[in-house]
This record gives sequence, C-alpha cells and structure tokens, in this order.
Amino acid sequence: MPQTILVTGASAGFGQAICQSLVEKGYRVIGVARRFEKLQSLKGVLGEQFFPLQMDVSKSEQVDQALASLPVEWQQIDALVNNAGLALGLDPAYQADFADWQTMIETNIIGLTYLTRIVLPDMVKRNQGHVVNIGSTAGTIPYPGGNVYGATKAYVKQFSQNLRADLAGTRLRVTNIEPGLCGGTEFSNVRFKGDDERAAKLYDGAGSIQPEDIASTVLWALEQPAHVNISRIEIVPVSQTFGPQPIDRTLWEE
Ligand code: NDP
Ligand code: 8X3
Repeated sequence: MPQTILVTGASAGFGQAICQSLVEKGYRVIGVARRFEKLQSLKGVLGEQFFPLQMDVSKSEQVDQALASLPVEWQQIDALVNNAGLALGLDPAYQADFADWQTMIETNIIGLTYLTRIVLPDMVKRNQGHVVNIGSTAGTIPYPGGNVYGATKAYVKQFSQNLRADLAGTRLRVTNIEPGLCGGTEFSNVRFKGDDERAAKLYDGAGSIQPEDIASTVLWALEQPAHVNISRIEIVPVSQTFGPQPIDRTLWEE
C-alpha cells in the first residue's frame, strides 16, 4: 500500500507543489488548509490519491475534529509535512501589530507543534515516520522587520532538532527545510496584506527559487534510504548571499 503523507498549507504555494509532486510519485496525500474550495480544485487535478481536509491548524479543536473525520483508510499517517505558515507585516517591533504577532505564533509555532504532537505517538508505536518542517533562513539570519516571523522559524529549527533528541532509539526521522527568497507563492501578498505591487517588487530580477524547488527538496528528503536522516537543508536563490553587518557611524556623532 502506498504511503500516506499529510501536508499542511496545501491550498497554495509550496504546499500545493509538494502535494502535486508527491501524488505524481505515487503517494497518497492528505492536503490541509482553511480554504476548502482551493483544496477541492486541487483534488480535481490530483484525483483519488488526494484527500482534501479543511482545518485551521492554529485551532486545536478544528485539528482534532478534522483528523477524527478521516476515513479509516486515510488514518495512518506515514509522514507529516508541516508547511502551513505565514508572515504578517514588516514593521519594526515597536510599531508592529501585536495581533499579527499572535497569528504568526499561533500558526507557525502552535499549529505546527500541535499537529506534530498528535501524529507522533502512532509513528513511534509503528517505529516508522518522518516529520518534515518548513522553516526559513529567517530562523537563522535576522533582518529588519523579521522580528516575530524569524523567531517563529528559529523555534521550528530548534524544535526539529529537539525532536530528534527525543526520538533517539526509534527509526523516526525529522527534517527542517529552510528556504530563502521564493517566488510564485502567496507568501508576500499575505505579508503585505494584499499590496500585490509591493509583493511582486520583492522578486523583481531576483531569480528567486520556486515552489517546485521546495517540492523536489521535500521529496528528496523523504526518499532517502531509511537509515539516513536529513536534518537541515538551507535553500536559497544564487542571487541571495550575505552582506556586512551594518554599523551606524552617525549614532554617537555630536
Ligand atoms: P503561501 O501563502 O503561498 O501558502 C501558505 C499556505 O499555508 C496556504 O495554503 C494557507 O492556506 C496555509 N495556511 C496559512 N495559515 C493557515 C492556518 N491557520 N491553518 C491552515 N493552513 C494555513 O506561502 P508559501 O507557500 O510561500 O509558504 C509556505 C511555508 O513556507 C510557510 O511556512 C512559510 O513561512 C515558509 N517559507 C516561505 C518562503 C517564501 O519565500 N515563500 C521562504 C521560507 C519559508 P489557507 O489560507 O487556505 O489556510
Ligand atoms: C521567508 C523568507 O526572507 O522573506 O521565510 O523571511 S524571508
């Protein structure tokens, strides 16, 4: 029987591309998101190997109810791809909207953590399973306005590593994939709250990576031999490199 993989954030961007490449490879995929109509359209494309499951990952009751509603033949989850997430705003910490911070924490941290906690016991019982988290370079590299978003991704990175520590002695695997600038998704449209022109500008001339690059990376990590754990992968466009740390030489001028 083909393996069943639950992918969160399946209605757009990375999640949609991940579902597509997994189904093409013969996996059965449970696609999770809040916008059910988007999941249904995806089912129209992907067919019977795709099961659309509506939930808001930040609401534990919805997660419980949705998982409990799965038909019995879809209940064994062999891999979990924690991809649902978002950034809201790019304002400095002293101006940012606290409600945006809460939403990011509830989705990127609480949602990911709750789903992981729910699926792990059965994986441990079967001594088989893989949790793939979608982190970000923002979890390692600070930038102005990245305040809480970057902090949520730093959590994802450390949680992934701590999971490995707890799963010692089992055959379970944990991977954190950490992309940089990736175009072709709704990420920046969401971050800039519908200012699509500002969102589009971010990718101008950047040769940014694409959702398919993330999908092929997820697939590669999943398809490594059972004894191999890919712990962390950072994936960025060639155009995205490092610069010197800024030093403000005017700060102490008389
Ligand atoms: P998109 O905005 O295109 O997709 C986000 C997905 O998450 C959507 O399917 C959305 O579905 C879902 N989602 C958001 N909130 C919830 C929620 N509360 N419950 C369930 N589903 C939710 O973004 P990307 O594909 O670009 O991003 C995917 C992941 O990759 C995120 O975790 C993001 O932080 C990360 N990332 C993105 C990068 C980029 O440059 N694009 C780079 C590095 C990391 P719906 O609205 O229907 O619920
Ligand atoms: C998304 C990449 O640099 O916009 O995680 O934070 S970035």
